[in-house]
Amino acid sequence: MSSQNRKDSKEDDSLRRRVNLHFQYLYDSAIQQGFSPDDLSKIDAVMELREDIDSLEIPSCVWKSLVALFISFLAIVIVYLSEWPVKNDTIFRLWLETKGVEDPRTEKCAAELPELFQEMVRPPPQFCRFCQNVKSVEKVENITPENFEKRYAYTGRPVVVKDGTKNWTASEFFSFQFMKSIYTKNSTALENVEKKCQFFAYKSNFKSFEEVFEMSEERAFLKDKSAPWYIGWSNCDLSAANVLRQHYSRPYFLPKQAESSKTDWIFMGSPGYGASMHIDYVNNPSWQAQITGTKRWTLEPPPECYFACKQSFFDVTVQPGEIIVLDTNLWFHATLNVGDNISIAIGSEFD
Ligand SMILES: O=C(O)CCC(=O)C(=O)O
Ligand SMILES: [Fe+2]
Repeated sequence: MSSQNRKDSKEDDSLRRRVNLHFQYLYDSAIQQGFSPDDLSKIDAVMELREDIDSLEIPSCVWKSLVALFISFLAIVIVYLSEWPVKNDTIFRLWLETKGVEDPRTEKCAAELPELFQEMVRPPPQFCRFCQNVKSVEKVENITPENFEKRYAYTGRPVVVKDGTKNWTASEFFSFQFMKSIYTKNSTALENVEKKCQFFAYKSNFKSFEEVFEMSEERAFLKDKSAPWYIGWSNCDLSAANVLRQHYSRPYFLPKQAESSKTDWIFMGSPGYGASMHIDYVNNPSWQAQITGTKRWTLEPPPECYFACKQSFFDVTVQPGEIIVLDTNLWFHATLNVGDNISIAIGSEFD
């Protein structure tokens, strides 16, 4: 089409639009004056103009953009489904690498999506059976791995094992000072947590893991009540893990074949603080041992299971020495440190 023709056709379009606007105005006025649409449809000129309005085209640039958008969408779907020319996990891995995540399997929250979006894409639990007969979080003691496996390990039923940390020496050693002595300034352990592991400052105002160990003793030991703090970190540094593991081991009740993840998580902080209600996107259920202090957990089944479950929320207080076992992918959970002492807890996933 020559540029003169294109200009003419644009002018025609704009003229038709103006004529049609006038027509619509006259048509509406006639209806207001008491003519019915039936009366007006008997007039040939009205019908001709009506058809003209109906055929008013969408401008061609809108069509072109829509087609381009559709083709791009189709191309993305085809690449995703056929995994050609790149595999989906390569794309995912490259994306995570830009976020500094080397091994997504050890990350609790490797891919942080906005909460609403996470909730929208969260796969629903396949069965709501896991909460059907749960009336409270049971506390058990001296349980064999076989019984633990049958009742709790993979059923999604939460449980607290009262003597879970028996024979551990962690409660005698773990303290803020002890952690500070492992993650000293300029140590590789500290550097690795900053660079490779994950660190959550929750509502405390720490900008880095290093800052935690720079806080004043008053604040650290809860003498300064005005600045409570709570943090969590994944213990992916091997040297630090080896020091910590001298004081705890794989919980005695886990099924024989179950393996704990190589990465443990440590949560430490003052009463009055905890994690707000959330659900995790990890591969397996977890255990968490309460080493010092006391922590209250609030559990909620996901909304799609509200009708199948006996109750809409459960509270359980985990005392020092106890281990809570929870599938954090199935249960929404929030925590709150209660009592007077610093809470230190250590946990891991198991499969
Ligand atoms: O211990 C906490 O405060 C939070 C733990 C948690 O959210 C988890 O282990 O998934
Ligand atoms: Fe969690």
